Amino acid sequence: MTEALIVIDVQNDFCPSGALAVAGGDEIVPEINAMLADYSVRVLTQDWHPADHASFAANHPGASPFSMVEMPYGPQVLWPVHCVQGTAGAAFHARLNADAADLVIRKGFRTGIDSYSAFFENDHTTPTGLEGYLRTRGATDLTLVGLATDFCVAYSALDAVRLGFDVKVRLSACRGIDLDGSLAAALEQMRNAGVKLV
Ligand code: VGL
Ligand code: ZN
Repeated sequence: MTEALIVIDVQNDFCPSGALAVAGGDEIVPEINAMLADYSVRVLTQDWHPADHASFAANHPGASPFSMVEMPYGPQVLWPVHCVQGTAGAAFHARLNADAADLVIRKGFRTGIDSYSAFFENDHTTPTGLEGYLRTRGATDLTLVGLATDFCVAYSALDAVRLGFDVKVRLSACRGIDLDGSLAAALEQMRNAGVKLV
């Protein structure tokens, strides 16, 4: 059995004073740093959008942040501009021990499609390549931590169980956005799918 730690989107824009701040987003950094030492495979993900990304409300004239829009691949939340490639907001939190990572995987870099999951973009078919990396490293058991519990962590965990990995989400090292009850819904979906919430 080989265990991998997948650290989802611990970036400045998801931390307090960031463009899409998650309450307490920075509080999880010490626990994640401590966990990194305990896994043989260590992956960080990075939300990495071009400035003209279709998930930004600013790129939809008249639309407000946190409203919904219909995309060719289904409903999509329109977000404030965040994690633009190369900006300080897209950088990892300064105290996250990013040097400990074996792999950094970027997602959401295609203009027309968002990517919450570390495994597939929001069309649920375009792969990021993470599955192949984990399988060739021999990883069978995944622990997910990071931001945000109800979006990128949950989508990643749900894809990971579908792919046949044993999946745990360590909730003490996650924080959620909670948009219209999205946190409770995501926890319920993960539980029903067989994700172990620990
Ligand atoms: C995320 C919204 C938009 C996340 C990323 O990391 O959960 N949420 N982009
Ligand atoms: Zn994003």
